[in-house]
Amino acid sequence: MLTLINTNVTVPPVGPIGLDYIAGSAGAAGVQVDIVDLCLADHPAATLRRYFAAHNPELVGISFRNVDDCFWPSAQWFVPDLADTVQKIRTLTDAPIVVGGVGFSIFAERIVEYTAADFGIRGDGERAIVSLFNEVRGSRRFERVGGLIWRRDGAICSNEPAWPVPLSLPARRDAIDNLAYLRQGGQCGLETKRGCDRHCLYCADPLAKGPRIRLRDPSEVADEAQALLAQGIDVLHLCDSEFNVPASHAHAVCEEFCCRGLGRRLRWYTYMAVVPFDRELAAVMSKAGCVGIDFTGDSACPSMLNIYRQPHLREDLASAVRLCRANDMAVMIDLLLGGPGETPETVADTIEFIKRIDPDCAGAPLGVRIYPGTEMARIVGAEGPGETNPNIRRKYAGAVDFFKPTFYISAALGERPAELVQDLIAGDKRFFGPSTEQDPQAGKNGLRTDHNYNDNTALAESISKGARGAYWDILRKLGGD
Ligand code: B12
Repeated sequence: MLTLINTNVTVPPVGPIGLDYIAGSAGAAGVQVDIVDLCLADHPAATLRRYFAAHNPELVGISFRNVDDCFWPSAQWFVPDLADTVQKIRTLTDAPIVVGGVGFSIFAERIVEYTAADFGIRGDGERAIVSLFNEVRGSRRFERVGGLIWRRDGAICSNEPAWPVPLSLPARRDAIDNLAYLRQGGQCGLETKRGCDRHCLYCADPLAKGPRIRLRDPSEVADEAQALLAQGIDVLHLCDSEFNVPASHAHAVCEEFCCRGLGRRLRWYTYMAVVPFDRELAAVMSKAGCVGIDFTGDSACPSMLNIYRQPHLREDLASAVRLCRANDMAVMIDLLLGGPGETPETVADTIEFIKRIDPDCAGAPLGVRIYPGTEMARIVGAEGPGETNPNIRRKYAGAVDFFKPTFYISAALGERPAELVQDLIAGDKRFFGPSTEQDPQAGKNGLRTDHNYNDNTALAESISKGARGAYWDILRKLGGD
């Protein structure tokens, strides 16, 4: 038996859809699977104790979604909690422990070392977990398991992830309690593809999800949406990093939704790149049920867009807002302020431009999370020792270590960058402005400050009273008064 454990207890809760897919694929391969969802448990420690007192699995899989909250004012690091959980489980069972997940995949070896887990799986889990299960049971030839982190003679070994193509996922979605996540988390997730071939300066998605785009068959995606609908789930948030890359796939998925009449029964939200996006795509998305888009804007200043390696121009941001308005979709522009080269002038330019193009809302967080293996990390390396680099912000002592929450805020923004940005926003209610380091909770009281969804009680309360949808859409409707 394989036991899968969800450790993500962040509020509002987001369903562990990775575990739903993995359980589906393990079940289809004939493995008996149990899911222990600590997020939905009143007493996680007691739940684990009770579970292992009654069950004796051959392998325990732990899902680790968020390494940290990627949010400079709070900079919460979740790895020590994971290590505690691994140790606790060790006292309850002899079964080997494997960790996986998107956050895990960015720091796979470090996390296996830190937590002393037996194994880790970097990248897609569906086939790898079945393969590991068989090797644990059988010949123990661990070099055959795609993406596996394991130990040989005490040394950590790392197998290349398989990044399976074509991408086909179990569409039944019946292993986790998706309806509970709709009720407590406001929406449920669904993936239409994996991987990213873009080269945005800071992004770790190509590392965690693979450097090439792998598409699902649109009819499989629609089957899954229908399976969720049959469970009473009618509000979705796509889990693609950018739904419109490539645009042809986005079109095909929307056409399939339209053919099956899903646009009338489902409401969904998505992340999107600013380009490619045109009249035809906007129209078919709206018809297919899309009610809100969160664009990866990053900046509206040409020099910063260049530095972030974004292919869009500021005019494309204006066009994206117009297309959403014309097609009744709410629109959010997500900015990323403070990267290399940011100055008070570039921030002012961006904020002025966003005010002019008038999206429903704009996220204006400060601080770029630095991930190893990205171009961002290379730039920081070239700036000299991190410990004396004035652009580096962190809340831990000792040597700079990107494993821990480490951010870049251009020193040109001065000693009080959050105040600078707040002054430029000047009370404009459309912005989720940055909260300050001194008041990291400011984003959690329903005011239009940072849109941190980690432990966001205002948001969770609103959902418990019936609000549904993307968190930015719920928060903007809560208002800032
Ligand atoms: C969509 C999304 C959201 C949506 C979720 C909507 C929903 N209903 O699901 C919203 C907007 C709510 C959101 C919020 C947040 N998010 Co988010 N999100 C994503 C995104 C784009 C997709 C995540 C996803 O579901 N993928 C699809 C599933 C199927 O993939 P998966 O979980 O990785 O699972 C696969 C593998 O990892 C593996 N696997 C998973 N579990 C296990 C377990 C075992 C044992 C094994 C072997 C394998 C395995 O197999 C699975 C199937 O192949 C990712 C980036 C990305 N491209 O993945 C960021 C991402 C996960 N988010 C991130 C963050 C930081 C957050 C927030 C903390 C932000 C904040 N401060 O508010 C919150 C946290 C919310 C919460 N409660 O956890 C970061 C985490 C990075 C980090 N440093 O850890 C990511 C990676 C984005 C980024 N690059 O910064 N998010």
